Amino acid sequence: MHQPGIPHLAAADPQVAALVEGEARRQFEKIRLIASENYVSAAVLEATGTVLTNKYSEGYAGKRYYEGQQFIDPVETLAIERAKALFGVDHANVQPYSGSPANLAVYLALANPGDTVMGMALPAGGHLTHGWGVSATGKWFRSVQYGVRKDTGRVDLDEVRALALAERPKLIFCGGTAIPRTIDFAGFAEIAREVDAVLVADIAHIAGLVAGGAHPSPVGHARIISTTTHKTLRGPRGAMLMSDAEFAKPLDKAVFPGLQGGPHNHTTAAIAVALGEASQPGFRTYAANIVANAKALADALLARGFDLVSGGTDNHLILIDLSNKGVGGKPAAKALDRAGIELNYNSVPFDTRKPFDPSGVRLGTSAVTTRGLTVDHMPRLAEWIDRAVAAGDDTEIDKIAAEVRELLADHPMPGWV
Ligand code: DSN
Repeated sequence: MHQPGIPHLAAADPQVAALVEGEARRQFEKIRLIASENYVSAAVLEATGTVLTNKYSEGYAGKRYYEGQQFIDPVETLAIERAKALFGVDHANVQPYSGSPANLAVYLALANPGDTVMGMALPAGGHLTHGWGVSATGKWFRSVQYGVRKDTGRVDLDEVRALALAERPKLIFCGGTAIPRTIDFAGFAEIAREVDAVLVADIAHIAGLVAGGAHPSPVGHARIISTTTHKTLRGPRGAMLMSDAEFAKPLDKAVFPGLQGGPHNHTTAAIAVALGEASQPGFRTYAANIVANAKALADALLARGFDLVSGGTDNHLILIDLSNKGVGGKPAAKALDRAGIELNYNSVPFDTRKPFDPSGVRLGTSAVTTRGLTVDHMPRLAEWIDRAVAAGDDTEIDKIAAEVRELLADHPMPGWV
């Protein structure tokens, strides 16, 4: 049953309530390996379901366009102060609705349409909003893109430097959505300084690892840090922009009134709660466990002949190129989902297949770590993945799904009793 209970919803709209219950059960019964997802705590979940959703508060604390901010101002201030303390930054804006608007605000604050910007190409592991062609950021700016080396699957900073020197971008984005290796923030910062660009670190995937000391921090290297709050950080769906003092005003102006209207105050409260949780000593252990689980899973997959982009992982994320298994990423992901293992199909660098039918799958260990799975469980996960990818019929798939359910029955899920 969903926890907290949803009796009012069940009475008022049984159709929606049944779907919510179904999703809660699905999350309980699945090994959730989507690298950008997690389970929030019950406290974060409660905060998102509060009356704060009723309130408009365009502006910032002390300077709003609506009355009645006696409680909203302190909520937002609390979230900001917690973000500043946790990440060690001068400035935080907790209003962006999600990662893409947060990144758009960076462009609005610091660039003009047509300016040259640089980011990692989407198929190499970057994000749409780092200047990929189909995104507004690729259409409205002159975007140049770096990738990874074919032989290592890793970013080559010499290539990044050469491109930056040739193209002189105004902004350089580092970070992305499918990067299994440590991001060299200091190396990127040196290049940005050389070409007089502003380095933006998009740490959406690794924010929880940075907060928990399991990945180097971009602070002191990137002048602007963008992150979502719902991945390794374990907060609600939302985002934050952080920066040194110099960029505080332009970023704030770009978020509101530049791009957005009223902030989602229930989300802000939940971000504050999540940041409070991430400040606890136990979160460092959690972050270390996420990485330990990913490394153990990577080792177990390698032992089963899986081809991992870059040969392994330093963080929460694993990218498998399934070409050597003779199966595409999409059919594999669909078979795995039926087997109770949820992940997403994903392009791999230099993929010869189309993005909607790519060669790879992407995995992450944040959610399973939240469920209390440890390095000892990872060989079993690898075995299930191997069996499901190779499964010729539904009997084997159903067998795996039953084994998965049996394991997870002993691992509580926040949001479900
Ligand atoms: N959609 C997110 C991810 O899955 O990584 C990034 O925006």
